[in-house]
Amino acid sequence: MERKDIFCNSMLDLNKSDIESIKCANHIVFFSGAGMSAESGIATFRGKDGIWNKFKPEELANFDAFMKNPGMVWEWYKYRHDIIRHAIPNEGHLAIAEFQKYIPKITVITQNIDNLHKRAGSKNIFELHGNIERNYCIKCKTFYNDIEEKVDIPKCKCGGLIRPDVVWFGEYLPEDQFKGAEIAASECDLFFVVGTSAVVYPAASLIYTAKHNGSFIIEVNIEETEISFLADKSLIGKAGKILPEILEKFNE
Ligand code: BJW
Ligand code: ZN
Repeated sequence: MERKDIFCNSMLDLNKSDIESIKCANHIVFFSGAGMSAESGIATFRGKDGIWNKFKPEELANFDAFMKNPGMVWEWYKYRHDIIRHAIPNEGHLAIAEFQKYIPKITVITQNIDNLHKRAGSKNIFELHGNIERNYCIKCKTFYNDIEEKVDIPKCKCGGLIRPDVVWFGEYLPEDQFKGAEIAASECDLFFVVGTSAVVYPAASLIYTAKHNGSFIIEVNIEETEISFLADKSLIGKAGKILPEILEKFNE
């Protein structure tokens, strides 16, 4: 695809040949972050409405913090799980799932733990930072889908502490998920970067992998980010508005 370094205020600024290129793509990757779910009522991490204006990441999203104060970390995850459980996929998630009807291969690579891509109907998903709906015992590695909500610090039958199956700072990403995501990023012809500040690694490195592979990069975000400089197009606006606008062009 041809490279064009311009910022667009809306999807409508994509020109005819960009739209044709999107329609003709064989493999599109959607790489999503917390902004993807913001319109479903789930707070992002950074920025003015981010959770980390209220909570410090180093206090909550790492294993040492969990071992020091599992009750506090569990309180945070139960609070967020409750919001996520009641959230519904937004127009952006639904548009991504709808792309599956038009493009031979769609891959979703998400940093989100909220399961909303799956609930929207997307099939081929790599979850880089885990899933809040799974938990496991840190001692015997038994998995638990449900934990007793009323118990402050959930424990396994073996006596070990149960933790959410999410990736904290300093922890490795699930190898199979990252490997699959890397392959998709190195093979796709179009790579959408949606609603991420792109500051957390190694997830953000996938954008560079896609760029290196010659994919056309389209960013969708409400503001400029760390990776805007390498995007071929930066569409400034909400994911829940821009992605359905792109999809609408498929029916014209
Ligand atoms: C909208 C919108 C709308 C709003 N529409 N847009 C290389 C260099 C420097 C540091 C490192 C490095 N490699 C590794 C590191 C360390 C660290 C790291 O990256 N640190 C940086 C922050 C400095 N990485 C790690 O520790 C990772 N592990 C690792 O590297 O393992 C190897 C290793 C092992 C042992 C020793 C040493 C190395 C693990 C990272 C795990 C991240 N975990 C979290 C928590 C997950 C669980 C949970 O949810 O509780 O993942 S942190 C948090 O950040 C979460 C997110 O997935 C992740 C990314 O955030 P995201 O999604 O980008 O959200 P925001 O809030 O930042 O951005 C939202 C965006 O949306 C904004 O741009 C808005 O504008 C936009 N937006 N509304 C469109 N409607
Ligand atoms: Zn156990």
